[in-house]
Amino acid sequence: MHDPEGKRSEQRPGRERPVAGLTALGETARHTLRVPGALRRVRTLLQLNQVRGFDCPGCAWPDPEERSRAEFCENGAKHVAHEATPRRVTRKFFSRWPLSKLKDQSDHWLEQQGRLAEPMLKRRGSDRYEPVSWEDAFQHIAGVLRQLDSPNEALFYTSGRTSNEAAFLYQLFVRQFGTNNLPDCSNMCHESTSTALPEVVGTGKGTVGLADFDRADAIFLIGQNPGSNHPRMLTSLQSAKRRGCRIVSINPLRERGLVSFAHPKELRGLLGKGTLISDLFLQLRVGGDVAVLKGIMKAVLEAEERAPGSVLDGSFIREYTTGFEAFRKALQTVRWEDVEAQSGLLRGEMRQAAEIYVGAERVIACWAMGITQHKHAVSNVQEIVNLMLLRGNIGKEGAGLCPVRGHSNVQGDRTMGICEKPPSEFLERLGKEFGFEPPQEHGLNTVGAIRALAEGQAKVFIALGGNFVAATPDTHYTANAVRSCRLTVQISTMLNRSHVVVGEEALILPCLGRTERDMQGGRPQFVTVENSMCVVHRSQGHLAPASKHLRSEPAIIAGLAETVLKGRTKVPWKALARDYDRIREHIAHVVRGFENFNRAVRAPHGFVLQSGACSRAFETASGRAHFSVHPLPRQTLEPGQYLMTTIRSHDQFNTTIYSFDDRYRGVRGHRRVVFLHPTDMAEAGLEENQLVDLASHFQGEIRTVAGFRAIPFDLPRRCAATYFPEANPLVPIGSIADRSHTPTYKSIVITISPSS
Ligand SMILES: Nc1nc2c(c(=O)[nH]1)N[C@H]1C(S)=C(S)[C@@H](COP(=O)(O)OP(=O)(O)OC[C@H]3O[C@@H](n4cnc5c(=O)[nH]c(N)nc54)[C@H](O)[C@@H]3O)O[C@H]1N2
Ligand SMILES: Nc1nc2c(c(=O)[nH]1)N[C@H]1C(S)=C(S)[C@@H](COP(=O)(O)OP(=O)(O)OC[C@H]3O[C@@H](n4cnc5c(=O)[nH]c(N)nc54)[C@H](O)[C@@H]3O)O[C@H]1N2
Ligand SMILES: [Mo]
Repeated sequence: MHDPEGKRSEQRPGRERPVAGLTALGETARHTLRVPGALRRVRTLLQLNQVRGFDCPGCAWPDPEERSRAEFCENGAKHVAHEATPRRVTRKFFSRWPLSKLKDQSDHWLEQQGRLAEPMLKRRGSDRYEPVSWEDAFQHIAGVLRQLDSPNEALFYTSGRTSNEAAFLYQLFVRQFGTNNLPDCSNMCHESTSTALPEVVGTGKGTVGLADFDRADAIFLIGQNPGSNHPRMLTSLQSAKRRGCRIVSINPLRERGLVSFAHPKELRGLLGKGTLISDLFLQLRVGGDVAVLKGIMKAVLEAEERAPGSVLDGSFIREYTTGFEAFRKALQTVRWEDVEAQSGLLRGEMRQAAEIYVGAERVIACWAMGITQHKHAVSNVQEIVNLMLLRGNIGKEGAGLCPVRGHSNVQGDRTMGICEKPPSEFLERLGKEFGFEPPQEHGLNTVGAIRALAEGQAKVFIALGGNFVAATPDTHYTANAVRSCRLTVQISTMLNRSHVVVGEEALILPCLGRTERDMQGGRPQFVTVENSMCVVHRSQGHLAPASKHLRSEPAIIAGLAETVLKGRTKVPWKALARDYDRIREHIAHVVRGFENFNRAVRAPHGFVLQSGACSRAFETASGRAHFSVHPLPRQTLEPGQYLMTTIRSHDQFNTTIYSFDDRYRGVRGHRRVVFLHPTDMAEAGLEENQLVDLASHFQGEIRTVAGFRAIPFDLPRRCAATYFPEANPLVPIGSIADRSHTPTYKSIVITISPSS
């Protein structure tokens, strides 16, 4: 896929500035003020994450109860400014830009064209989108859906910005239509967490709240880059650090935000003086997490052997867990030599981590994509749980599991039933509430959906948000699969690759964003979201909608459902879309924990969904938490091969690219780069900034991308890092995590050759 970029690349390895200091504040101002419509944006920012305002459309990190007037980070400001842009993609735009021309524009260019302003239809054989009325658009979709041989030939994707209310209506529509084909961005994100946790602790969600960060004695940050992706988390880490909490980072890249942080609102921060964040940095090899965790746990068990009864939490293990003996025996057979070889670390380093772990009364373990996007991702997560169980670090104050979610409502969407494998209990309650028989057969996840399209088993693709074509693995394979569709439909705010790589027919249904006023039935409505720590709260935008043609997500789904299900549904779709309280009443009857939804969510800070694990009432088969045993993965590389991980830059939100810079990693003007160890570069005869081609190797298949710049970087030998989504053509569709089926975006075997 074509993606032209700027011409300069500047490496700034020299002076290390702490993350989020003066530059960050200046950057916020720059992003907000440099374009027309600045005032609209500043007014908007002041409502960001306020009790009566809207939820940040960025990450899912929670808001503190005590909020300052400006409760947002530099990156939150960028996401908001992007949505509140004064630019518009209108019918005039599409008359000037046929698809054959749009496809040569970069992802960055597409997103910068502004907000989608009216519904558009591309007909069969045409190279152009033309305006269409909402009613005709719905009729068109209904017509195509009715011709399918089975409801399972349609796919209904969701991205994680969708509100609870929209998500609930969407899954209801899809299930009344007759399928569980609800792939979502979670399938590419924390699915490994959602697969791993229920088995061993009885919930798929985290067990900590923000207040626990004020009590923890140690925090482990595993495979996560908060400086760029969850910047508000750094405030929690900084204050924990100042009270003496110890922080261990486990990451192949020495990320600046994990090293040092300066609060933009503090004088020290403004002067560029940062707090040192990590007490210990374990710079493991890409994919070496199971090994590192085993190493740390071996060291913990050794300490217990030296001083029996003083290291492990024996009473917790006896009372609340099963499987400890089998776990201990298995771990004893794992050899330190293998742990060192697979992790790329020395046993002394892992012993140091164990010392910090054992020296802390209360420990929180945080993790994100560095853990979940590997072949062994489910093992990764369950090994984290093993470590935490050893000293009873689940279900007590100041301690627990903290999977750090991505999209701002990705967790809520799952709670609302966006899931291709819904629990039968959920389906039963849904069927009872609305008087129908929901389909029981499991649906397709994201990778399954792509394969079904490629093999002609699915023919219609509808997306509630997101950028499926760019975010998914194996870009060329996926693009061809999508092109083979009879109809693709995107319900979106901004133009992206998925509006350009489309089926025979394609529709764009433009919707309101988080920042905008949502008037229904003559009254302003609010929606709700659930953050990474299970807090459900309201979100309400106040800006005038970007165009008079926009509809809210619930209104679009209701309109679509009514047309498609005509005569087959008893749900009063239009009435629900006129009053979101009525949607919430149904949610209260169907979703556990939402019993008094309408009242509870009107409390200033919303309400918390507590799982049993938070109080050690583990809802597993045995009623206990489970120690689990996992083999040590063995990654072998042939000469000339590297293990590549894909990462986000500081200046992007997933497939939305804000600029070609990555300030904290010292890259300017380029995204087609490959980070390599300087010695590896020297041995391969590569110069800094030299253009190279990359080839991935998987089960005899080879995929290539061309014209990446080699950049020397502080990462372990034989590891490589590239940006998402530029490197996605290298990720094989068949390379997925065991059991969770998450694409292995963070471990791809590649070779590198100079570009010819
Ligand atoms: N500004 C901004 N915020 C975002 C996003 C964004 O794109 N931009 N995206 C949102 C979404 S959807 C998500 S899921 C989150 C993602 O948030 P993160 O998970 O922090 O994002 P990534 O950049 O994918 O990678 C995380 C880290 O994993 C490390 N890593 C890579 N491979 C390995 C490995 O093998 N082991 C270990 N231990 N670490 C490894 C990388 O060096 C990197 O520091 O952020 C959310 N917030
Ligand atoms: N190589 C590699 N690939 C990855 C990853 C990786 O780490 N490495 N990470 C994966 C992860 S964690 C994730 S979550 C996925 C992300 O995959 P997606 O969620 O599918 O992608 P996004 O880029 O977040 O989607 C951006 C688009 O969403 C639309 N949008 C924005 N706001 C709204 C809204 O309020 N409503 C609606 N309806 N639409 C809106 C806009 O049109 C925008 O262009 O990518 C995955 N892909
Ligand atoms: Mo994500």
